[in-house]
Amino acid sequence: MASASEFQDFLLKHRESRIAIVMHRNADLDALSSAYALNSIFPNSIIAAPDEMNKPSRDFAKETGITVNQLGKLKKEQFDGLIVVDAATYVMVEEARGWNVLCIIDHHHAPPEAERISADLEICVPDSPSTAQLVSSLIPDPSPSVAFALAIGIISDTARFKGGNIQSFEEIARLLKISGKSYSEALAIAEPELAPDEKMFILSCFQKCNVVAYKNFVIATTIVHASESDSSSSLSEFADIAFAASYRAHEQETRVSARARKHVPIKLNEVMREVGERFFASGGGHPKAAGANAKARPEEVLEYCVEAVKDALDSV
Ligand SMILES: [Mn+2]
Repeated sequence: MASASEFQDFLLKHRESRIAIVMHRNADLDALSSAYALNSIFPNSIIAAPDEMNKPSRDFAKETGITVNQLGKLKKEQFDGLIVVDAATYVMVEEARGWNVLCIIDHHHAPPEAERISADLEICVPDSPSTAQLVSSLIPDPSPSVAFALAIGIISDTARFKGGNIQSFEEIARLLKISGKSYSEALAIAEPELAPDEKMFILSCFQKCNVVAYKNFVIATTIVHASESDSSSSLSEFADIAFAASYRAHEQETRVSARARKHVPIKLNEVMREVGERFFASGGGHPKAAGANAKARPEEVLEYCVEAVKDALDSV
């Protein structure tokens, strides 16, 4: 990984550069807070996203007055290049193809070479609990609003510190002090209360999920119309391993989101990569939170996911 001093050199070199700071598709609070923080130290930068951000990010951007441009509408010739945050694969930000990528800051496991975005400066730390934490460690004196945003990014992406480490707590303490806000104020934005229809949707996932037990592990699967990641993470509050799949008729593709509880001794990013390869698409992510696209119907994909998990549990 590139060091903090290399980032300082990069910052000096690119202080005047015209930069688009780019988030992954369906950007989350980790990506948005990271982009917002970097935007504050590169005066000629703007923030861009390939598509609509997720709901908590849209709400936070609106409340904070963060402008997010559409990446596909930017003119390359008006920029010196991109900084990509919270992603290092073209699968997550297809519209970055053809751009000059100056820097990547990310915490996902390295994607397959063919899809990997390469940059002059790569700060990729798969063990980091969030990209916001990486960015926070690079910005010694953030403004109160940047500090508050980064605190929110850390709380959100660690699922309220379930995936945190010692530095997460150190950074949170530092950031909240600078922000002048309380932990509960940050938590309210990082984990917003769901709307009643969203709560009903999640509960319906529980109603119709399939459950199997294997070697003391409970595996739950469900098919949904949308919000597969909310569904899998809700199911994994109780199931050891959860998969939620939705079928995109337009792309003739199933999207699967996978979650595992922390004691589960397998790596879901490897399982999801295998699922993606089996069904002629792609997969990856984190050991306990991963996803895949698959060129098949959701029933078939979920069946394969469960078998792949059983195999993985067998070889532990
Ligand atoms: Mn992240």
